[in-house]
Formats: sequence, C-alpha cells, structure tokens
Amino acid sequence: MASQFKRTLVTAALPYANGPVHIGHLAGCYLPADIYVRYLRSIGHDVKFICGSDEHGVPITIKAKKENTTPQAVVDKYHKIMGDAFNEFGISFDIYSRTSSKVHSQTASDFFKKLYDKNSFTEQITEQYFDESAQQFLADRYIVGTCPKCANPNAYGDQCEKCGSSLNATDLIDPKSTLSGSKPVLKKTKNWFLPLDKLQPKIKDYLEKHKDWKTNVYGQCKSWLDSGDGLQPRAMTRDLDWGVPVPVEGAEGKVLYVWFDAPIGYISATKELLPETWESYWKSEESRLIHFIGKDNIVFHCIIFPAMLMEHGEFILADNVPANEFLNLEGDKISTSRNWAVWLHEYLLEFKDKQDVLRYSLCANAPEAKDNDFTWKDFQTKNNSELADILGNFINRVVVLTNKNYNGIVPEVSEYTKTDLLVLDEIAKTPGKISAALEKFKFREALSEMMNLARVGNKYLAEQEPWKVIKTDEKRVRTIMNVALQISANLAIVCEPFIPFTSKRLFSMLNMPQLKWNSSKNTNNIAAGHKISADNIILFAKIDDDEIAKQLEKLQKSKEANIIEKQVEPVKTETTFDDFSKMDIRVATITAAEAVPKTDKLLKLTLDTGIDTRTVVSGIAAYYKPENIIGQKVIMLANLAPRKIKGIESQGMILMAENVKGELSFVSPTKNQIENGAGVK
Ligand code: B3M
Ligand code: ZN
Repeated sequence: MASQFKRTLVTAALPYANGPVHIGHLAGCYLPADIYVRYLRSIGHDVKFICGSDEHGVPITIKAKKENTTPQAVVDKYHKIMGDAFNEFGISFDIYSRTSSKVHSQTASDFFKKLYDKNSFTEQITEQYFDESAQQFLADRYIVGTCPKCANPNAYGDQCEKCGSSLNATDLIDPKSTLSGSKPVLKKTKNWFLPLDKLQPKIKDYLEKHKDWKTNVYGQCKSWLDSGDGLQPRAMTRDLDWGVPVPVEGAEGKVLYVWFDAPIGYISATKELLPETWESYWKSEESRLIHFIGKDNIVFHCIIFPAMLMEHGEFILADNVPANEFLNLEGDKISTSRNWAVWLHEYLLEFKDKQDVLRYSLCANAPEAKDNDFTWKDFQTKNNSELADILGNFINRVVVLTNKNYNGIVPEVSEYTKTDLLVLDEIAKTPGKISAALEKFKFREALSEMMNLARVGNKYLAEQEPWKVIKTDEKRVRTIMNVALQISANLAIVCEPFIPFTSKRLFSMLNMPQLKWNSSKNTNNIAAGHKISADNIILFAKIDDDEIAKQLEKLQKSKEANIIEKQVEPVKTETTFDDFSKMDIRVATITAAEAVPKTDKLLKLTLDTGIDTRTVVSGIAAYYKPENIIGQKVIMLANLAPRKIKGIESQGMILMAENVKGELSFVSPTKNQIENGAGVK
C-alpha cells in the first residue's frame, strides 16, 4: 500500500504540554506510529515522522493556575519532560517541535488569514459567560455548576465527568467561575466560525472514499455526520489571552481556537524540519499523510482539520487516521488527576533498560479495536513467558552453542533435511506476513508474527537437539546451527520496529551491522565463516513477583490518597418528601451489646425503642467495643423489614455516619429531653 506513494508523512497527536507522559499515551498513538515509521524506514520508504508539544489551549492555562505559575513556564517544563520520555523509549520522531515556536504562529496565522480573506468563516455574535471580577471571558473548563442531567454539583461547562454528558456552559444550573467563584454573566462577543454545516457534503464525500479506515474510526465519523442536524458551525477563535493572536482587525484579546492551531502544528513542524522540501510532503498527490491519534481526537482529525485543509486548498488530506481506543490500567481509567497511571519517567527508574519490555507488552495489548487493560501481572507474563522464555532463550542457546562448539564461527551447511527446508521457508515468509499486518495497522498481529519466528526457532532446537547430536553426528550439527543462526539474524531484522533496543543488541551479539528489511538476504543473512561475538548477553532478565507487588502497592497508595482527598460523595438522585416520610426513624438506647461469634464486624445490640425492646445486628465492631456503648443513644430505622444475619433476626437498623474510608460513628440527639421513641423527621 505504502508503495503506491512516493513518500509518507506520519504524524502523532501533539500532546498538551501540561503533564508527563504515561503508558496510555504511548499505547494510544506514539508506539504504533513509531512501529509503523520504523517499518517504513526499514523497507526503504521515504518517510518523515512529525510530532511536538501542543502548548496552547485551556489545559495549559489551568495547569499554570494550579501550579501557581505562568503558561509559558508550564509548557517549557513539560515540553522538555515529554520530549525526553519519548526519546528514552525510542519513539523516533524526525522532529519533536512545539506550537509556541515562531514558525508555527506565523504558519497558523497565515492559514487563518487565507481562510478569512476567502470568506470561509462566518462572523457570529454569541453570548458567552464573562467573569466580571476577573474581567475575562470564561472558557468552558473555567465554569462549574450543577449538571442538569445527573445533579452532579461539579460539572464543567463542556462536560459532566460523572454522567459523561457533553454540555454547553449555559446548560449548567448555578454556574460559577472557577477563577473567582463568582456568578458569571452572559456577555456578547464576536467570533469567527467555520461553517461545517455548509461543508458537510464535501466532508461526506471525503469520508466515503475512506471506507477502508478502521471501523472504530469510520464509525465515529459517520455518527457525527448522521447525528441530529448533522455538523454545526464551530468557533475557530476564542476570547482568551493564551494562544496565537487572531490576525485580523477587531479581534483584539482573541486567539485562535486551540484545535485550529494545533493540527497546523504538523505543517509548521514539517517546515521546521525541511525548510526547503516540506511542500513535497504536504502538497503532492504522490505523498501520503497518516495521522496516529487516540479516539478522543477523531472528530478533529477526520472532520475539522480536513475541512480546514479543503477550504485552504493547497494541502493534501489524510489518507488514513488509524486511531486507537483507550488503554485502562488495572481495570480503571487512566487518570492524571487521580495519579492512576504508569509514568514513563518513573517506569525507567524501576525497570532500567527495559524499554522494550514495555513496548512489547503495550503492543501485544494495544487497544486497537476496543478499550483494553494493562495489568502488571500481564506485563510480568509477557516478559517472563514470552520475551525471556521464547525469544531470549532461543538466542541464548544459539549464541552459547555456536561459541562452545565452533568458537563463534558460523558453520557451513552440508545438507538440508525436510525440516530444515520448512524452517527456511518460515523465515522467508515472516517478513511478508509482518508487512501485511502492519500495512493494515494490525500491530498486535504483526508482533505475534514476529514472535512466531522465535517460537519456530525454539521448537527447531528442541526437536533437533544439537547438544545431543554433537556426540554422534557433528556434521549434522553444523547445518542445524547454521539454520538457527539464520533465524536469529532474521529476528534481529524483523523485531526492530517493535523492540529496537533488543534488535540493536541482537545485531551486536551476532557481530553484524544493523541490516534493514530491504537489505535482508532472507535465509542467508549470516554467512558461514563469520564470527559472532563471544559475549552472551541475557536479553531479558526475569521480573520477579516482588517487583510486580511493588508496582501494585504504589497504585494502591494512589487509590488511598484519592479517597482521602475526595472527602464527600456527590448528592444522590432526587427523592420525594412522600418517600422520605415512609421511613420510621426514631431515637433508641442501647441496653445490651455483645460480639456475634465467628465474625469480626458484627455486634448484637439490644435496643430500648420507647415502644418495645429489639434486637439489631450492626456492623460496627471495628469501631466500638460492646462494653463501651451501653447507654448510648442512637437513631434507628424502625420499620425496616426484619432479616436474619448470622442466624440472628435483626429487627431494624441503626443509622451511622460513614466517611469515605468507611469509618463509622454513631449519630445521636444532643439534648437529653429527647426520649427513646422520639421521631426523627
Ligand atoms: N493536544 C489533545 C491531546 O493531547 C491535543 C491533540 C492535538 S493533535 C493536533 O489529546
Ligand atoms: Zn451529569
């Protein structure tokens, strides 16, 4: 497929420079993009790999506020941290630029001006929330209020994170500005809109030419087009002070919408990389543009950016947008604010030089077609049972046997057996199988084809048993070892896109220059007479249970820290007074208490309810000793249907206050004249 084109430009989403990089980023787009690019380079295709930090937009200004610093300081800090992390994991960008660069603001500004001059935009006056004490318009994320759908009191102006509804700021009940806490007022403002409604037919045509896109991507685009009234005009300018200034008169205090400027970042980064020849990548039908992104960016890359490019008229449109779904961590959504993540820089502190183990396990588990889960246990299995036991073990045997029996010299083939020929055939077919999968963006499949070759090698040695045969038929062993060495050399070539650090070590163990896919001589990459290195490096050390337990503990700590931080639960769904009145809640006194045998949690309480004496079983043993609570006034639900707990009939329930950690406390009247049997209403 790539071969229909002369050259390919691969972009990976420009991450917001507001935090370090975690495994979700890597699995979502940077790793597949890198594998793809490394593969194209290896087959000798002309490819450029473009990325950089997205340094504008509200996520940056919010972070600056949180860290009590300026947006510029935030982006400077994180641009460096993110760039270093990508580099350390072998994400081989040709350029990692940033949208605060001069080239970028000029490029984005010119782009806007061109559309403006062509009358591509419509001017619209809308009412936006304005904070009078802070004297500024409020971006959606700067407004919180009560969600009209689920009553969550902390919904944002664009989305309720509790029920997931997407909202307009004006939908919120009781909106508040997060800048000053005051109630914002609606104020008129002029902005420039891209009339996506009018462009819809052209966008539809474009998408219909790309039914070959991944189903998750094509499906999401279709549903945008088909939903309700179809596409709506979208503001391309914002009333903010951080971003690329809008380059037209009457737009003071306004900047380009971050989703207008960020994708133009792909163009400016290419310019920066190739000042002379960048246009050949962006303006030629012989070039192919591919965007790697996560699923939350689909609409921007498949609809809005193409619409901008169509209006502009000089650029090619994406030929494919292989978006991934999301990666979860230990069954829970990855979250920066809850620190539920595996951060790349922290990973390397604990798993030094094990970049490839993470690359391998993230690729093997890539959320290609649906959300997927990363677990530390699986990570350990991928390392121990696949990388170490299959790939590492095979290479180790080959290197040790060659050094021991042949002084490290690759022996001659005398005669191939049928099995040998079958194995050679496998070697010959593997690169084609991997390419076919990669061209379809099926990275998991491609990786497993690669690993299959190592499996073939392991099986071959196990069956041929050169360590035994050497005693009886030394000549045969020469052929076996030659075949095994050919497998090794081929593994070194085909594993490079996935686990490049390992590939490099493999070539050095084989004492060979790094061969590429297109210079491979297939079943004769390592010639008889060549001397391999005498070092036998263990490619993959086993990861033991303790190391995994440590990681799980660390996550557990994040969870606990979050529980403590999040002091209150949100309000439950509304109820009626009628429903409430059905509860018979009254005051009672504990007159006797004893532990329920064979449980740690339960106490059997005897209550004087003012109307009768009752037995109630209550789960408070962790918080109260029976002897200390005789005479304690409590509140009870008296008309709860009786139920058997550990063989004891519990005739009601006492009400307890419970914090988020699950710790319990009695609630009781504070005045003595409130007698047993008094109602609570
Ligand atoms: N910065 C969103 C994100 O980091 C956005 C991507 C821009 S790609 C042009 O997920
Ligand atoms: Zn909600």
